Amino acid sequence: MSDKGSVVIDLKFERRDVDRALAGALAGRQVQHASDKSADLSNASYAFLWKPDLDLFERAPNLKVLFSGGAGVDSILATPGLPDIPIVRFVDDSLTTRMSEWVVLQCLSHLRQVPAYLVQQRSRTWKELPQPEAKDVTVGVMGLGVLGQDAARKLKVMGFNVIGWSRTAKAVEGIETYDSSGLDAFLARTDILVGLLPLTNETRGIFNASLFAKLRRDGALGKPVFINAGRGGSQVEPDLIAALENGVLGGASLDVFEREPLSPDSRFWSMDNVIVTPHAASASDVRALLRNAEVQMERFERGEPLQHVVDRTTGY
Ligand code: NDP
Ligand code: OXD
Repeated sequence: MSDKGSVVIDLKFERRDVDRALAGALAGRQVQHASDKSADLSNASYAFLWKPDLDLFERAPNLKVLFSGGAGVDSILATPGLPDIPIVRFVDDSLTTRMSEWVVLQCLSHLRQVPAYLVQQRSRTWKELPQPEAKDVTVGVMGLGVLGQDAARKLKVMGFNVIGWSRTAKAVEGIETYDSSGLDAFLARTDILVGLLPLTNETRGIFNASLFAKLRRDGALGKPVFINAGRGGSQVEPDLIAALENGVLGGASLDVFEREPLSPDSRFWSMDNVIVTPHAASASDVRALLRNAEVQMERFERGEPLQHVVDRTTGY
């Protein structure tokens, strides 16, 4: 029998995608699926989780390390009965690159008036709209972690003026940064606000009426724009809808929502100045997820420190 720790998978991805990714991965390890309710998970050392089953930790009481199926771990940290063992979050170029693509796409869409032109297209209206240059528009990125820093750099390449905000001070070349004490000064300069924050006690509801009112109002875009791909729990949706309706905000791009899937009754679907995507800004690639975790399992079994471990005090 292999002395490599065995694995249980509790990922809410399509089973066939997981099975395809498993071909050739986790060699020499027993792999079980939590969805197989008759499986004996008592020897499992590692679990891959994304919104875990409530009985997982009872069925697998000997886990040593948990691997998050995504970069965000709010749903794992909120799971009752969570054992006090390391949680490794997902960090991979495939995830980072896709997120930056989405962020750049949304910023350019609002800069180049895509929502307004789509409305005009539907009414067969030929009318040129004002066109500021990217260099005259400041994008403020809230959250300068793995995703925020990459997005900030790529926005810079597109010509935007980019600033960033994070809990602790960060140095990112070519980008002016603010720590948590500089929030108001950061907001006062921001024309397009990009949210790439984890959901924690501190960030829950941070995108609210008071914050939207502090964004720059005399910039090249006229009205500020809000873009969020962090977590929906960070946005106060009634405040956001009011800000979009009363002109405090000129537009929004939203990938995440307080409740997902977004209700068919939500106002967001029908707002002409809002772009909605279904929590798809950057989906985890299962193969990359397994490959990354395998590296960490080997480190762990050699007695080396794990990487990308969640800090339970800060909650991310
Ligand atoms: P990181 O942990 O690398 O970065 C988090 C950033 O947020 C850090 O800069 C951190 O500050 C900052 N931050 C956290 N709390 C606060 C606070 N209270 N005040 C100010 N700044 C704060 O995370 P990632 O960049 O990898 O991912 C960010 C989030 O993106 C994930 O948690 C997840 O929710 C979301 N996500 C969404 C996806 C989607 O498809 N929509 C896909 C992947 C991720 P500091 O640097 O000081 O620690
Ligand atoms: C993640 C996500 O956190 O997909 O990775 O939301």
